[in-house]
Amino acid sequence: MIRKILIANRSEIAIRIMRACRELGIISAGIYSEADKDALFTGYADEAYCIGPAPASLSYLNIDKVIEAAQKSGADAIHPGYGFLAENAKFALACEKEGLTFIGPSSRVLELMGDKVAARREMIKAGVPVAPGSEGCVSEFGDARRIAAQIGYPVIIKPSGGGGGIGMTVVFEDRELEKALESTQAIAGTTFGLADVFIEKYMEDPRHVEFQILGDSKGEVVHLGERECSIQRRHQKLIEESPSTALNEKLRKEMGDVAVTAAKWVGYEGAGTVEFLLSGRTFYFLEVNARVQVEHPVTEMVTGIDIVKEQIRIASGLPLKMTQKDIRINGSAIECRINAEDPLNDFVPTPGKIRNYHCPGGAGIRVDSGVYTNYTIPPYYDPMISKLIAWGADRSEAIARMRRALYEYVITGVKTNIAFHKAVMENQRFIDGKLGTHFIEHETTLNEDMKAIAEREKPLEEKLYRGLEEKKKVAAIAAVGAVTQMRLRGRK
Ligand code: MV4
Repeated sequence: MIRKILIANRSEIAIRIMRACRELGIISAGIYSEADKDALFTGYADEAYCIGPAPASLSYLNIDKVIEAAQKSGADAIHPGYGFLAENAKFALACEKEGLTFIGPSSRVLELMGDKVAARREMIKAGVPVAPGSEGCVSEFGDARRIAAQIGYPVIIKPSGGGGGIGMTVVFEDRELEKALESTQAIAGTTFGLADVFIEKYMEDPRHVEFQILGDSKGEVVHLGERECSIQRRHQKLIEESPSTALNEKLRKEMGDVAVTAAKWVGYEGAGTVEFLLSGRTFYFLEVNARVQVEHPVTEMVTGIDIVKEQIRIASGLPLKMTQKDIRINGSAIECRINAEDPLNDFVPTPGKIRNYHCPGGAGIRVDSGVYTNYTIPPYYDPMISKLIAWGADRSEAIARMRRALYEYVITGVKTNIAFHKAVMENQRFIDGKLGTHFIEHETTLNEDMKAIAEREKPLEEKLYRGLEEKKKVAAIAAVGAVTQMRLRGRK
């Protein structure tokens, strides 16, 4: 059994993993960069090791330093969280070599899933539906042209070494193809160190639906239902939910079975996500995310399964506790990513010092947060402050709770995207579950809606602030939330 785990990550996900360790009676060892000396996760760890300066390349991404910290701490295992080294096959291999249990799939599976052309080829062999497109990598313009003509425009050119949508090019007509191929190859080369690209038929405004899977060392695989992640901007997801409004029981079973087939085919061990594009009832495999994801809590809320604990159990060699028939989707959950960014200024990051910090709570609310009052968000990393998750017996209750919680949330000192989330929770298309990957672009009123929300709060804030000392303002702001909510009553 695992006695001590090194958590090779930072912020909210580091805390999420440390909490699981604490519940399991496992000692947590943290690593932190010089910039994270005062971070919440650094203090939360049972012990913590500084591994280098702020830039990730010199600390969180430095394989030698991470392994060295693990050895120094006497950890048996390493949990990589998401991002950084989470899907790095070399890192998993280094762990395997040093006798450290890497909490995730084998380096072989990471290698395969990191190569999108190879993954696509394997999925075709497994009988998993992929979008019409090239069989393997396309290097010559002549081949690209033939494939594009065959599948029809628009097409999308994707880097084989990429993932998450970075460096993809959509091509609408034949005369754009040659340039697009060259530039995508060039960008792929510089970004991923591999110029290989492949081509697929481009789907217009599909939904992004992904299935959570768990696989154990005995080859058993289950899925925990889906997450709808269509509300994203420049490949950064902002809102995720489970279940998706687009799936009925039949389609859920069909897609879930495909996700399990995909995972079994490659011998997937650990927690993972199988991503699909969905348009109508047509779905295509996109990629496998071989890690715990940011949005895993929505699945935890609707299944009651602690995904991080399952990761640790699986890495310990224990079999899955459940079979597919034990898994039930109960109610509905939504997650809003709370970022230090300005939604009214092209979502630019707004790191800095948090003055007041008050988390929402109450029925059905979960907050996975990485900050505290007077904490300074460093500029070097992802600007995510926390994840706000709401559960309800049905989707409308989840939305009502999310809305209520967003108005309770007090963060002053830095700009956040809370107003954006409030605007979405009041957006009719969102409420109707009419989602697609271009939701934010299409909903052109969101900017005005955010401004209107701020205007609505302003006079109330001023009235409530008058004569209040700084430390009492938190209560006042939370009260503003309550009043604003009352004003929303009766509105459609
Ligand atoms: C696509 C697609 C349409 N058709 N593939 C983005 C995330 C990554 N995992 C795959 N992505 C996409 N793949 C086909 N065949 C649309 C997206 C996509 C997208 C692509 C380019 C620019 C912005 C995008 C936003 C959402 C989804």
